[in-house]
Amino acid sequence: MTRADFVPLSTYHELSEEEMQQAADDFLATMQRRRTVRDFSDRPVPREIIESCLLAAGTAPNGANRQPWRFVVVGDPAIKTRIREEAEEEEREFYSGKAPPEWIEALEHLGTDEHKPFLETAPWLIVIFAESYELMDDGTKAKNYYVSESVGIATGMLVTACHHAGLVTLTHTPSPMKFLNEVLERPANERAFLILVCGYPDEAATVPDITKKSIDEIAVFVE
Ligand code: IYR
Repeated sequence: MTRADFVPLSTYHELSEEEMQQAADDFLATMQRRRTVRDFSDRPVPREIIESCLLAAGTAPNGANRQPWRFVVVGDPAIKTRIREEAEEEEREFYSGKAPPEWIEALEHLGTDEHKPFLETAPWLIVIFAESYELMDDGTKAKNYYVSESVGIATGMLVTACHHAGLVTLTHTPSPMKFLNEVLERPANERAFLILVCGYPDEAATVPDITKKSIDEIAVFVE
């Protein structure tokens, strides 16, 4: 591939240290209000809002700028029902013997089980696919790089964009997720990575009373 043209970095906006501290703290406060929600309302969310969140996710840094993600956004009730049925079938197996006891125990405090009504209730299911390679017009395969890292970062940015827009999300990973290729008719180079359930919380939504680790628990400074 030939070298891209280079242009001046015109989008960078420098802040003073005080402004930087304020901006960092304001954003921290915003992010501390994010909660993973399992009780969704069926209130519709305009498609355009999801499109803007997806474009924000699409700005993620990624391997060789191949942007190895594909977001399949499901609003069709019949498809949501199929996804729920297939996911619940796998979750039933997970919760009734397939998952090792220590995994079930680790999930106990979250109160999850095989019932996934949110897959039908929420207005949008964003199914994130990772493209392990790109199929070129001449039929050859072009390998992608750092696919899991790239798609993981984009997913994190999508979660953040939805929260910033006033929506709630649930990162859902039925395992295995192969059925999503069939239900959504996706090609062989795409591997389902995660379902991001997105919408408004139910008015009576509750969340587990859990905390995040402190700075000393999550970071080590070497200086
Ligand atoms: N996929 C299952 C189990 C599950 C696993 C983890 I790790 C979680 O943090 C939550 C759930 C389910 O959705 O119930």
